[in-house]
Amino acid sequence: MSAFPVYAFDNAIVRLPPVSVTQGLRAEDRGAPTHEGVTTEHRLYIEALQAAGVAVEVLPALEAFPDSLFVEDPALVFPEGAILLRVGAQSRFGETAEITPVLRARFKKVLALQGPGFVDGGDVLVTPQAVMIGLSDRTTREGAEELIALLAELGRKGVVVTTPPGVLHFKSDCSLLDDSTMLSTARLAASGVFEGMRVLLTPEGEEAGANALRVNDRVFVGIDYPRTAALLEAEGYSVVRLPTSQIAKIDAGLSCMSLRWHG
Ligand code: CIR
Repeated sequence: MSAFPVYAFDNAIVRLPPVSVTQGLRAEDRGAPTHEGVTTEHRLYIEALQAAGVAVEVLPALEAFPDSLFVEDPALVFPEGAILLRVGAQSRFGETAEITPVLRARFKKVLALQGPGFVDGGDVLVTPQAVMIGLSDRTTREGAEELIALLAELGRKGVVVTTPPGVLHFKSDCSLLDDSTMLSTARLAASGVFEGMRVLLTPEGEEAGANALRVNDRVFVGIDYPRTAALLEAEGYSVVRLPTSQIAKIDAGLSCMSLRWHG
């Protein structure tokens, strides 16, 4: 295990939004995002990572994959190595092959889920104690069990947990704030999954704000969740507010747009 906190990052990979992002997957149609709007949110996100001390590699857009800017889903990265995943949505399956050469160039050890199970990176939350894998419509038990074996090869402990029904990804509803504190929706915390940790609950109506992102000494929070941001500030966190209303139309939040690691 790395000596650094799990939220200490000096490297990240992002991928530019394709024009086809307007056709990104969504559970419920609240209107399409615009390419320009998503590109602006993506640019501000890259700048925020850089301002936090992270070197960002920007990959070219992939028109064939409308959701491919959400690079968190097809792979996991750790200081010890990378794991290629099998993404649960059919239209996204080819994204893993696209990111594979990039990760092989950056990591000595690259493991791969062989299947038949599926895991989306959005269902995987790294805490200092364990790597939580949330079963969901995208992540299957078979996939989670195979992932636990791969994590063990990297010296990490994986545990299977459950994503609340109707929620896209486990991390749609939570984020790690520090070594012992989670930001979570009430519906996820009610499952008892964070027992033993300090839990801050997103205010009612700001559930989507739970997909925040701790990066080094700061926490990125969506600008549309002001009560969440104020709560974190009152708890002493240094909050960076970022626009996410365009990516929210295709069910995404702040964790999805980068792969991050220290090393
Ligand atoms: C999808 O449904 O796959 C994309 N529209 C959103 C993916 C967001 N990724 C994430 O939460 N890790």
